[in-house]
Amino acid sequence: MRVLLVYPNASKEIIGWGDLGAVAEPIALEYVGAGARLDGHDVRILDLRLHPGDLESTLRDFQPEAAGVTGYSMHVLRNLEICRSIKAVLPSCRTVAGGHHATLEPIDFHEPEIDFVVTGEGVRPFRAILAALARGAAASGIPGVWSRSEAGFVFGGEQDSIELDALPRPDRSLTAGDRHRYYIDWMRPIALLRTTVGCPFRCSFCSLWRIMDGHYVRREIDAVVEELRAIEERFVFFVDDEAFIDSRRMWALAEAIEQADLGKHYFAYSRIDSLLRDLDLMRLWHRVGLRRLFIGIETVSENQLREYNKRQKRDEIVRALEAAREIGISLFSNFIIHPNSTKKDFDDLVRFIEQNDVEYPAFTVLTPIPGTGSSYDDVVARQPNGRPNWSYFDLQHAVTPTALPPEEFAREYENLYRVFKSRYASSESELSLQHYRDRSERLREHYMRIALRALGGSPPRPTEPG
Ligand code: B12
Ligand code: SF4
Repeated sequence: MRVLLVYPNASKEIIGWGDLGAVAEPIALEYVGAGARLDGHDVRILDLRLHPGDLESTLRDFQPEAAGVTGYSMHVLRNLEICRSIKAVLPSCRTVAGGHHATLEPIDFHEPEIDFVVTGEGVRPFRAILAALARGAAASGIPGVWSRSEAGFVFGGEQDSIELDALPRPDRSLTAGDRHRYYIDWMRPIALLRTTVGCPFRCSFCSLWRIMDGHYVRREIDAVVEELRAIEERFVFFVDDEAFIDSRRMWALAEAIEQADLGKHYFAYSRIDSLLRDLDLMRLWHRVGLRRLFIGIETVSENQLREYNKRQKRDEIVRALEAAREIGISLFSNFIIHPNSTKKDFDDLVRFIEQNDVEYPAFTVLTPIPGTGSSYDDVVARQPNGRPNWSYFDLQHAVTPTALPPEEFAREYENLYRVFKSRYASSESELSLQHYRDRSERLREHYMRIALRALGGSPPRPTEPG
C-alpha cells in the first residue's frame, strides 16, 4: 500500500521550544514508517513544518491509500483539518491518528475524518492496521486501536507492554531530503534518538509517568551505540523522558560511546538530582560529548516545588547550576509559570535567574495537559463541542484563570522572554523581538476577548488561536 505520514505545522508560532526555537526530526513517524516498510509498503513522510504548502500536491502525486498523522495536544485541531483535506482529495484514503494526545484523549479523534486512533506505541498497531487494509479485511479488534464501525469507534483492547529493542530502528532515510534542516537552537543539524521510555518519579504537572504507569523501559547499550553509529548528524538529542535516572546504565553507555569514538555532541533531559548524584558521571559524559542538558527547575518557590511533587530543593537547584558550569555543560533550564503567579512571583523569578546567571531560561505556563490527571473544568477556551480548544495547549498560553488580570499575566509572561532575550541570541535561535511584539498583540487581543466574555457571563464560544 502507499502510505503517507504527516507531521503537522502549528496554526501559530510558539516562542521557546516551538517552531521558532526548534524543528526536529519526526522520529515517531520514522518509527511507524520503518514498521510499515518491513511489510513492503511504500512510505513517504511529509513534514508540513518545512513544506507547509505541499499537502495537496503530495496527495495528488503520491495517491496514498492510508495516511497517518502524529502530534501533541496543540495539534489536535490541525490534524483533524489535515485529515479532512486528505478525505476531500482522496475519499477512500484511510486516516490514522497517533501520538501523545491520541493515546491519552482518543475521544478527540472520534470524528468523521478519522478511521483509526492508535494509543501508545505505534509500530505494531500500525502494521496490523495496514495488513488488514491490504487484505481488504475489517481492521478491528487490534490491540491499542480505536477503529471506526457503524456503531461508532470500538477499542481493540490494551497492547502488551512495550519492548524497545523489539522495534525496528527509526527509518531516517524517510527524511533524507529534510535532515539538514532539523535543528534545536545552535545544534544544527540534529538527530533524535530514544534510549529509554518512562520515569519513576511522579511530578504532578507531568503526563509522562502516567503513560508508562511509572515504569522505566531501557534499550540495550549495544543497540543504542549501533543506532548512534548509523546517524550522520553531529548533534544528537536523547528524547528519553529522563535519560540519567539509572546512573549505572549511563556509565556503561558513556563508556561504550567513548570506545566507539563517535565524535558527536549530545543533548539530553536530566533531573537536577540525577545531575548532582554523580558528578564524575557527568564529567565522563562531558568528555564523550554531552554539551547540553534540559533541566526542569520548574519553580524557585519551595511551596510550589512541594505542590509539583518535584522532590527537589532550591539549594539543590543552585548547586546544579554551579556544577554544570564547572563541568562545562550548558543548561536549558525550564521554569513553569503558575497561573496563580503574582507580580512579586514574576519579579522573584527574574531576580533568581539574574543572581544565579541562568544561561538559557525557558518558560512554560502550567497547563492541565492530558495525562496530568487535572480536570479540564477550568479551561477557558473551548471548541464548539465543549471540549477544550487544544490549539492553546502549547504551554505558552494560560488556558485556566490567572490570579493577575489576564492581560497583565500575558504581559509579565512576555516580559520574561524579553528580559532574557540576549541569552537566546547567543544560541543563534531565530527568535526576534518582532516576534514577541506580534505575539504580544495577538495575546492581548485574545485575553481581552476571553475576559470580556467572562464578565458578560455568556457561555464559552469557540475561540481561534491568537
Ligand atoms: C523530543 C520532544 C520535543 C522536541 C522535538 C519535537 C519535534 N519532532 O520537533 C522539541 C524540543 C522540538 C519539542 C517541542 C515541543 N514539545 Co515536546 N517533547 C519531546 C519529547 C521529549 C519526546 C517526543 C519523542 O520524540 N518521543 C519519541 C517518539 C518515538 O515517541 P512518540 O512521539 O510517543 O511516538 C510513539 C507513539 O506515540 C506512537 N505514535 C506517535 N505518532 C504516531 C502516529 C501514528 C500514525 C501512529 C500509528 C503512531 C504514532 O508511536 C510512536 C513510536 O513508538 C516529549 C516527551 C516524551 N518523552 O515523550 C515531549 C512532549 C511531546 N512535548 C511536549 C510539548 C508540549 C512541546 C511544545 C509544545 C513545548 C513548547 N511550548 O515549546 C513544543 C512543540 C513543538 C512543535 N511545534 O511541534 C509535550 C506534549 C504534551 C501534550 N499532550 O501536548 C511532551 C509530552 C512533554 C511534556 N511536557 O509532557 N518537543
Ligand atoms: S517531570 Fe521529569 S522527573 Fe517529573 S515525572 Fe515527568 S519525566 Fe519524571
